[in-house]
Amino acid sequence: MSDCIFCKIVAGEIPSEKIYEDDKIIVIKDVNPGAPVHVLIIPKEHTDNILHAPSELLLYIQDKLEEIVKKLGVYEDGFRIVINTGVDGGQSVNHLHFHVLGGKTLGWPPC
Ligand code: DGP
Repeated sequence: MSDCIFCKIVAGEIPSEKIYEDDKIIVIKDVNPGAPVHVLIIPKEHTDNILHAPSELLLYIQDKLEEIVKKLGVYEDGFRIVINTGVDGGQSVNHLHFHVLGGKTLGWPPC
């Protein structure tokens, strides 16, 4: 989508700090980190949110997760995956993305 920030990041039109990339996803550092480790797993193909995501894509991301969290150094101590969805869910970019947060003991509830 031409007006989507994450599509522009995927296309290389907006710079980002890339942690991982393959033909289906990129993993970048969040520009506004909420924890010592805070990255976004972003599918390259535009999908508005998790409700519209193909299940094969979700399985693919789940399969890649171990490799990604090992790379981030949070495999042993744990991490949190957040998928904000819609207005009440706090989604500010309407291109599906998974927040991966860690590097400290995170609080709960998140609000
Ligand atoms: P959400 O609120 O769940 O839609 O999360 C969007 C996240 O994307 C938010 O934590 C900030 C991050 N973000 C927004 N614009 C950019 C950008 O241009 N670069 C990077 N690296 N992150 C961005």
